[in-house]
Amino acid sequence: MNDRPAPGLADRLRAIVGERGLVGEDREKAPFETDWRGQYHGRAAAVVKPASTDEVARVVTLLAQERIAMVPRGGNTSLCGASVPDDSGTQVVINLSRMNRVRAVDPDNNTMTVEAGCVLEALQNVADEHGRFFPLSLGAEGSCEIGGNLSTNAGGTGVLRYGNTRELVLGLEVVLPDGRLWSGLRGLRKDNTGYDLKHLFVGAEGTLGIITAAVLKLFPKPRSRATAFVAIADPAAAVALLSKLRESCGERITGYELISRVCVDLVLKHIPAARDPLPARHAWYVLVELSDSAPGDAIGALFEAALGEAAEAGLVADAMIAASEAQRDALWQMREDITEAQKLEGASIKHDVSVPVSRVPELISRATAALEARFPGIRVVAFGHVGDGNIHYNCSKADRQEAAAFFSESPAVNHVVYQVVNDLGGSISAEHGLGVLKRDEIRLYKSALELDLMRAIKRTLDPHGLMNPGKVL
Ligand code: FAD
Ligand code: 2HG
Ligand code: ZN
Repeated sequence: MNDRPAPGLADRLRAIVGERGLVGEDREKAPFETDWRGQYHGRAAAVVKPASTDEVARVVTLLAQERIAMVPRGGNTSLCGASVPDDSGTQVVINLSRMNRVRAVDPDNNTMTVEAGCVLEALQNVADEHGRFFPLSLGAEGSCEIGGNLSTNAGGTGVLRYGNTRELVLGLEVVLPDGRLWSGLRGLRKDNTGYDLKHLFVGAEGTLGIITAAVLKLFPKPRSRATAFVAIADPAAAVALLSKLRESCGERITGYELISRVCVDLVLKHIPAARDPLPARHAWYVLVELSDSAPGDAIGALFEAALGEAAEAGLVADAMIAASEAQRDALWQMREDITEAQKLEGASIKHDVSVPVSRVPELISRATAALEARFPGIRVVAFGHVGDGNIHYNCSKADRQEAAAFFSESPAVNHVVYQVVNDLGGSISAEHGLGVLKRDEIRLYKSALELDLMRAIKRTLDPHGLMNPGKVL
């Protein structure tokens, strides 16, 4: 790998991507040198914004020939520093945002073929315009891009019903680290012709190649919904309630999110438009959504009856069922604002972990007891996709603690949480990826064989280590 900026590089890149495709001034480069949380800072040799697959392939070929490392970048909403260059000033950021065309929609095949730089929310709208539904949904959907979603195998709030991004993709187009183009844009639901190569690139965090386009699955539009904010006693009640609702409502359960009172208080403190959905305070809540492709009120009646039965069984302390789209939106807004509110509150340490759904209560009780004993005043901010066993077990600093002192404790805090996760058979990275944040820690939790196999795949596709070096492995 080249450790000095290549002379004349900017001119040669400009010759491929044109004036509009090269970010010139240092001032304009700055946003590409840091992450959404402002925790990672690097320096880029150049930032390029190719407008076509051909331009991506030519840029990568040039950089590969010169042995220059590259950092693929989408909407830069990574929560683990995965799309930031290092501080050597030698890496080139390749931003896909100008590649934002929808190439085709095939409603009968229930697919759409889209370029990597399409913003997720724009794709949800395109599906809607064609009478279909694209179910991937996350708080960052207004700015994250589908290439980034694929590369992180993003989860979000629809996984319980529709699966992670991996389950939503049928085909990919990828520029390999040497500049060759793999055209795998097949829209097939059955294709057993050997290794399924697309899955190598999904969740690879840009370390194996640059995704330029994808064929995505579409689904029937939900035409009726019921949404409720339900107060519960504790996380064990959340798990028991989910099992009970599954018996009566089955696959209509689309969203099932755990929210602690600490999270609600943070949102009420930092987000002016937020309102407490229920009159009294409760320690825990779940935000539950049912949806159906059949229109009408049946789903509301089903939900009310199911919640009534759960209340009689002692699983529900109180509930507010959204009576309008506006009320539904406000409930989801409260849920999606937790990340922003915690950012505004100050220094935080994130743990995006998963365990079997049945072990979520134990995860939360054991980790909280261990942390509070060792780090007095630490504030646990736990929430997330309990229906998938994925909890954002985040921590905010004690009220009067300095941020630097809190961050210096990160390794010890992480260790406490990850040991519990490991004991329960869980994962230290459920949906955000490893990036830089968990690159070192993962070595403690994956077997030597797994790491070996990952390194072998990396070496085969990227023998010179040019694609997003320093991330994942
Ligand atoms: P970036 O941040 O730009 O990049 C992420 C990774 O993908 C990097 O490794 C980068 O190199 C690589 N990459 C980007 N584009 C390409 C490409 N075309 N080809 C190859 N590699 C590429 N994540 C969840 O899973 N679930 C959530 O619910 C969720 N909620 C969030 C809420 C907020 C408020 C925020 C800020 C983030 C949230 N995230 C969530 C994390 C983040 O949004 C996702 O990881 C998202 O998928 C990243 O997309 P991006 O376009 O921003 O990618
Ligand atoms: C979410 O589910 C995101 O809201 C972000 O994955 C979680 O802030 C976080 O840690
Ligand atoms: Zn999440």
